[in-house]
Amino acid sequence: MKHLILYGVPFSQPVRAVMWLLLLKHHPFEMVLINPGSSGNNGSRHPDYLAKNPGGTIPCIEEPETGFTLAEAHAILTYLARINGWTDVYPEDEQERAKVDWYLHFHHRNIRDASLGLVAPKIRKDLDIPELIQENARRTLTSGLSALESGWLSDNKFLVGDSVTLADLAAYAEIGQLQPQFTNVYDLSPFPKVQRWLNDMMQVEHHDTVHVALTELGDISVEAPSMETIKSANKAALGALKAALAEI
Ligand SMILES: N[C@@H](CCC(=O)N[C@@H](CS)C(=O)NCC(=O)O)C(=O)O
Repeated sequence: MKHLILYGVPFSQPVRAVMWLLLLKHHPFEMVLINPGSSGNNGSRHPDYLAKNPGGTIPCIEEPETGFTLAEAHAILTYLARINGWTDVYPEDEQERAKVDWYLHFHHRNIRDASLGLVAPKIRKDLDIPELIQENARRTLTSGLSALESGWLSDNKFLVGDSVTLADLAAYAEIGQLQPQFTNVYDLSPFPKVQRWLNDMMQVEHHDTVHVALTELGDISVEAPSMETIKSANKAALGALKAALAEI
């Protein structure tokens, strides 16, 4: 199997989605720490990293044998599923596959941007995210979750049918972090189907390994965690990842 590098930190939502897919499919990889937003060594805005991903974001993967690099979590998820023939998570049937893609596109504007507007203000105090943006994020997320409640999850166990697909991994990386046992920054109780789905997702193999950073960080709704706490949460998550990788 080709050597695969995943650049990022385990606290990052889109990085977690990729980590989860690789662990779920028992695909070995090496995680290389890249600090999001930093222009220092090992930062996502350092020229060495920008040469791999000009967008300067994590995650990014690299296949060192060929020098091939790819960023954007959803491009990575679908690429890995396609080249490895993981049709259970990215169905062969064109219409089913299109539904997974549908969610992955919907996700960016309706779930990702929104949950970022709730978690980032706590984690990145330095960004000083205006109240209005936080309020808009909350409104957008509420409407995105309403669409999941009344549409995607109205008849399905998972977002696209009865088994986990890439759509679920991407969605849980954002929505899952909001739960009371993690950051606790949003009340999910008005969405019973979403809550049922979250509980089912928690049973998926390697859920706990992938979410160690969030477990370590705990509730951030009242008090923002210090940079030291965030660092040590990422460190604990890396330890858990290393142990899981040693078994696959
Ligand atoms: N659309 C991108 C978003 C990636 C993203 O926003 N990553 C954040 C960390 S969670 C990041 O790298 N931020 C650093 C920066 O933008 O400088 C994806 O899905 O991969």
